[in-house]
Amino acid sequence: SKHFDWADPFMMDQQLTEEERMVRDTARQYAQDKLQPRVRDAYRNEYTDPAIFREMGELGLLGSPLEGYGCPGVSYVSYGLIAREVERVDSGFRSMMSVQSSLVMYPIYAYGSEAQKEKYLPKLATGEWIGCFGLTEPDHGSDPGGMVTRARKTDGGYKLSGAKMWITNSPIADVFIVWAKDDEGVIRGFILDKGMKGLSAPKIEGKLALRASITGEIVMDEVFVPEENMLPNVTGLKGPFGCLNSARLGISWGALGAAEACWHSAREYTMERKQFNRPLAANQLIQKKLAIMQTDISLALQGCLRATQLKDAGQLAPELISLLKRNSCVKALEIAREARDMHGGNGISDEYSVMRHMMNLEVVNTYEGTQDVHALILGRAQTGMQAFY
Ligand code: TGC
Ligand code: FAD
Repeated sequence: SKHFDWADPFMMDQQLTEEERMVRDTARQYAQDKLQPRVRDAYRNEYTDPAIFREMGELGLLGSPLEGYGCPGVSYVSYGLIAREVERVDSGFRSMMSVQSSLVMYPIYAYGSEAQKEKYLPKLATGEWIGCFGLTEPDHGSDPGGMVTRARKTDGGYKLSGAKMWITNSPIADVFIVWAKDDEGVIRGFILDKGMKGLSAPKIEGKLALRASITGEIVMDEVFVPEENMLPNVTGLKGPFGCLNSARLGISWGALGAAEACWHSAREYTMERKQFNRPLAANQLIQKKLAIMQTDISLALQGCLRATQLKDAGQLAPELISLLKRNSCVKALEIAREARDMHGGNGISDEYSVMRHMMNLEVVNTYEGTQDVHALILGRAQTGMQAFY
């Protein structure tokens, strides 16, 4: 039968496996029942609840695509669907989930020793331990290859010195994945534990976005890190970028979840709100805006699904991730701004979600590679010309 579902024009539901639908429904129910009621105050008071990690862990939402070591081993499509459902509530909650899963558990899983996997993964999977990922530095954001954090070889291990900036989860983290250059200038990954001498993680104050997700620095003053805490199986920028490939794919789905929340809110609001004696939604200008939101979101979701199925088949190239990460963030940000406008004065209140999403999406558009950095990656891939420097 030829049925048009305005909220799911491509019938994505039909394209998912039974397991993927189950994971999505679990994530949606948790996000709507447990996260949605807490988000307004969390954002207002800039409060990050560490219990969220344990709740997510209990439902199998942390490190979900990894296998063994207490991880569920579901598809990457499932991982994307989790990101979409969590970010439908708030990008900050999705950040907490994606950093733990893709940027902390994944590098230990992919580059770690057997002992490291056994020590860290089960506790990170349950959320008993919280992780963070330190790549960005105060003077090196888009160009992480320029990092100045150093790991000097010493008896039995390394001494790490330097500072990382804008690090999600760092002030409440138990486990720190830190990227640093060794004596030869080669980038290597290290696992640092909370409480190591010389390690601190001060909170960054004054954030106007992503306020439900705590962000901090990582300051390292000659922190002794034993040899067994170095990630043995990767060197160079491909270490951190390998993690970013998964995280960016999750963000591509997640940002669309936030966009959907804004679209649905704008639709409901304009159907109920009357001006000039008729619903706002009866006006052509409003309907066109809703049509654009529907078009941009549904096309983008379909792209995410195709790419993530390629990921599950081991065929996804990083350039396609750049295309999707950039598109999802740019479109979601435009949609959130438009939805904010359509809510009129109410749109600036935190009784509605649109302005919170709008501000969050400014961050999502910037972290994990800004939209222009992803454009440069795509420009290089189609011209063969390097335009970064
Ligand atoms: P380039 O010459 O392109 O590459 C250097 C080496 O890295 C390899 N590589 C990759 N490997 C795997 N996957 C990828 N996507 C890769 N991209 C690059 C590459 O093959 C090469 O390896 P080798 O062995 O030949 O040396 O490096 P470049 O320095 O020219 O790179 C420039 C650029 C702009 C592409 C890159 O540096 C970049 O993407 N910058 C953006 C930085 C970024 O994304 N930072 C993210 C920080 S983490 C974060 O934001 C977490 S927020 C999470 C949350 O809260 O949700
Ligand atoms: P810059 O690199 O200084 O860029 C500033 C502007 O210049 C941007 O518009 C950029 O597109 C543009 N630009 C840069 N280079 C070029 C060029 N060659 N050509 C044209 N334009 C260019 N990092 C982590 O490592 N771990 C985390 O957990 C983490 N969490 C974060 C959480 C939050 C809330 C935020 C805000 C950031 C987080 N980041 C994290 C850091 C994030 O990845 C960086 O902010 C991002 O990579 C951009 O780097 P930058 O801020 O130094 O900006």
